This record gives sequence, structure tokens and C-alpha cells, in this order.
Amino acid sequence: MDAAKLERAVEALDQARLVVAATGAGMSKESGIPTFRDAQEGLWARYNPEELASPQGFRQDPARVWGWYNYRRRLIAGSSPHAGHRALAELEELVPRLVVVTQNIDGFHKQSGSSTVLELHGNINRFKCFEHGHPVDIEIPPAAGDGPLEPPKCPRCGSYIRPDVVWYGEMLPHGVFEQAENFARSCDVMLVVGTSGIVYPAAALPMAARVGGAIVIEVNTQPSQLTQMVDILLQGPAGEVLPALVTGLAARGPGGGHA
Ligand code: BJW
Repeated sequence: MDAAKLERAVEALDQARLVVAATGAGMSKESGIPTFRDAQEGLWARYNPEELASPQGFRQDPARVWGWYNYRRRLIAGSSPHAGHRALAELEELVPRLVVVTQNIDGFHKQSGSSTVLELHGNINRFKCFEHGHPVDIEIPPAAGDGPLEPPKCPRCGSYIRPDVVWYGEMLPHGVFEQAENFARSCDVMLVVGTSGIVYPAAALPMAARVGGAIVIEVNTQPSQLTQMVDILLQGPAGEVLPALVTGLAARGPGGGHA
């Protein structure tokens, strides 16, 4: 990690009143959750994500899609947030306001104590029915086994149950992106952590922050689609870089530089 860049990032955080942390799949990689674009392992390696994460894919083969989500739910249930998630929760104590906007569906930010979390792409442990979107408020523990699995049926209408996540071609949950965009436009610093910057509209948030005058800091193990427009790239894993930012900021003592 480049010490001079880290110091510039700490300085920016020290001056900030509102910080937005915009996170993607790389954020949970060190928890043992594969990123979305390398998630295709084992049985699932032969499908591309659009076949599995789309209404068309579900309509075509509900058992295949439900089986894939069952496998991922089991992986998430057996994993936990890491030092990077905890660092973002701790950062709340060091800046006047921090909002987490995540594309992740694993719930790890809330689990690790972040208080304001906007989940742009839903949550893998919430369910609704496929045909009408009826909320299905029951716990569905992940089943054993890794293959295709017939989804349960909605108690209200009998159509298949699906995870309450946002698939390709679907709208984001009502009002959530608008809230995220407002925070992005008005923040002083945006931390963009572990996203390839490929998927819209989430990928537009760093630019919204930039246009609003924020300093945009990227944390990623490698350059992404967003790197060209960010102010600082802190190249390294989220589980190391985020704790280093917190340590650097805490070392400056209380009060900080913000007005
Ligand atoms: C590390 C690390 C470590 C590794 N530390 N870093 C405008 C332009 C072009 C296309 C569109 C557009 N607007 C809409 C579209 C279409 C589409 C889209 O964006 N397609 C693109 C592929 C081009 N968007 C949509 O369909 C969206 N809906 C929408 O816009 O509605 C309006 C509309 C409706 C109808 C018609 C038209 C418009 C919905 C998008 C929903 C995305 N859903 C998914 C699945 C969620 C459920 C699930 O998980 O199963 O969300 S797809 C998938 O991608 C998932 C992720 O949240 C999302 C983003 O992936 P992410 O997080 O960036 O992960 P990766 O794997 O790509 O990258 C990981 C990164 O981490 C890498 O950079 C690594 O280097 C890094 N990394 N280890 C730090 N330790």
C-alpha cells in the first residue's frame, strides 16, 4: 500500500462531514465469498451470471436458479464479516456522518454494526414470490446439496418463491437508488470499495459524487472501470486498506479537521 496515498486519503476523511462508502463484491471476498464475476465455481461454472441472475433465467429453469442461490446462501451463512467490514462500522465514530451504499446481498455491513446501510441489490435472505412480488416473511434455511432445487411456493398465490434481490433488467427497490444518489451528490468523500464498476446504475454513483465536488477514493486489489475517474486508488485488499484508514484517522485524535 502506498503510504503517501494513504495519508492523502486520511487527510480527506479528516476534513469530511459526510462520507459515503460504496461497496461491491470485493468487499466480502476476504470473508470467503467469491466476487460476482468469479462466483461461478464447481457445478455453476458453466453458466454465465446473466443466465442465473435474471427473470428470464428463473422463468426458464427455476430449480437451477434457486439451487444456485441456495448454494450461495449456505456459503454466506457459514461466513462472517471481516476486519474491513468492521473498519467501516468503526469509521462511523471518527467522522460526523457515514452512509454505506452496497451492491452486496450478504447483509454483512449491518451484521458488523454499520448503522445506515442502503442495499441497492436487495438481500439474499429475504424472499418474495416470482409472479406478484408478494413478500414472503418466513425463514428458509439453506438446504444441503449443491445442485438444482425446486423453489418453495408462495403461501398466498402458489407461484414460486425467489430471493428478494435485483436481477439484470429489474428496477432497484423503490426510492433506494434515489437516496443513494442524493448522498453521493452531497458527500465530501466517497470510498469505492471492491466493485468492478460494470453494473449500472450503481456504477454511476462515484461520478455523481465527483460532480458534487467529493474526493473519490477507490479501494481495490486491481484497477477497475472506475479507476480513471477517481482521485486516489488505494490498491490492496479491503480487509487491510480499510483498517489502515481507520488507524490513520484515529491517530489524528478527536475533533479532526471537519468544520
Ligand atoms: C477486491 C477484492 C478485495 C476482489 N478487496 N477489492 C447503463 C449502461 C449500460 C447498461 C445498463 C445501464 N443501465 C442499466 C443497464 C443494464 C444493467 C447493467 O448494468 N448491465 C451491465 C452488465 C452493462 N443494469 C440493470 O439491469 C439494473 N437495473 C436497471 O438498470 O433497471 C432499470 C432498467 C430496467 C429495465 C431495462 C433497462 C433499465 C439492475 C442491475 C442488478 C445487478 N444485479 C446483480 C445480481 C444481484 C443478486 C446476486 O448477487 O445474485 O448484482 S449482477 C452482479 O453485479 C451483482 C453485483 O452486485 C453487481 C456488481 O458486481 P460487483 O460488486 O462490482 O462485483 P464484481 O465481481 O464485478 O467485481 C469485484 C471487484 O472487487 C473487482 O474489481 C475486484 O478487483 C475487486 N476485489 N477482491 C477489494 N479483497
